[in-house]
Amino acid sequence: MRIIYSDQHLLHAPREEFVGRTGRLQPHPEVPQRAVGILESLRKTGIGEVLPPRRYSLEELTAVHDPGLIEFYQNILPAWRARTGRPGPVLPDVFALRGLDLRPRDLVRQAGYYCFDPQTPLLEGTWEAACQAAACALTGADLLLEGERAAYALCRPPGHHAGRDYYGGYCYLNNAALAARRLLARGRPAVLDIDYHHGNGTQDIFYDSPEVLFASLHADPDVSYPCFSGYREQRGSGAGLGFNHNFPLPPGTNQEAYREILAQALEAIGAFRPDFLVVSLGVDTVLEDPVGGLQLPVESFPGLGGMIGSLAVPVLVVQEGGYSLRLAGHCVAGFLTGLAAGGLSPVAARR
Ligand code: SP5
Ligand code: ZN
Repeated sequence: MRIIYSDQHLLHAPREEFVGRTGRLQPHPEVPQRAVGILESLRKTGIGEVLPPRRYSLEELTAVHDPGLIEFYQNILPAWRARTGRPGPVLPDVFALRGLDLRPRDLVRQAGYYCFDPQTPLLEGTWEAACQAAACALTGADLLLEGERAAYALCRPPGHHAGRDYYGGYCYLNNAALAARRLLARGRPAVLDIDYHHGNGTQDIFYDSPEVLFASLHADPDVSYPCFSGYREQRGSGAGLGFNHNFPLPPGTNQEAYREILAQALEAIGAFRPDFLVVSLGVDTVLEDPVGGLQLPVESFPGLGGMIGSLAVPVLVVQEGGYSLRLAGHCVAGFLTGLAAGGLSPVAARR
């Protein structure tokens, strides 16, 4: 299986985040070592060749994202540096209110218009890193279009919390949504999101659309970030009604329960008869994860990959969260190994 990776993310290195639960600034969990460690595990496991991303135009980004957001990303750091002499972080101190959201002229104030949490800083390297992560996912989509059965985009920063015109949750561009949009040109994509957190951005981007099915397993938003979305009753709207499936999980969901609910999500996806599957893979569901953490042991990931592989649809796996620097690589390597094996299983061949 091809792995698409760029080391451009190294320049995006957030240092600390404000954690509301503790009222403190704490070391930021979304650090470069995450992706470096995952890549190292994949190399050791011999998952496949590592390729750099191809180049894509800005129009590819504005097919999913608001041009105003893209323009803000392109200009904010130079404006910040001119004003403060410092390299960031740019963080909002005031947030736009629903219904009163006129975009301010001032670029720095625009951070509070586009950003929805105080944990997603803009740094000197952020925009370039986000562009390269998006390019990794788009390259993966192109590999599927060229006939590959599976590909893995090692995206960092992650993407599933970013919407058409907002960012947050350590995400700036929605890598999975960009890939799904590109696949849509040549078939029916479904997106399965198995990050610990709800993929509110991806849900939002395709909420009105019957062309892209979105299914997500995630911690109950009543108790976990992002709190304002991921509820079961969010099923899509307009023509998209019935094409959005949320499976909120109670705290401490174990492997057996998780597999049962994953089977339900896969059934919904199978009924959609997709031509492609994009998996938003967050391994922050592993028991020891410092940000998320369900009762899933590291050993459960090959089996989860196997279940998804047995759908026997070409799969692009896009990296989302996963913050245990010790375990994230094992989880991803196990998942991809299981996925590749599952795709070749007799069950899959019979479909
Ligand atoms: C892509 C992704 O997984 N984003 C997750 C963003 C979650 N941010 C809020 C988490 C608040 C709890 N932070 C605990 C940090 C402990 N060191
Ligand atoms: Zn997550």
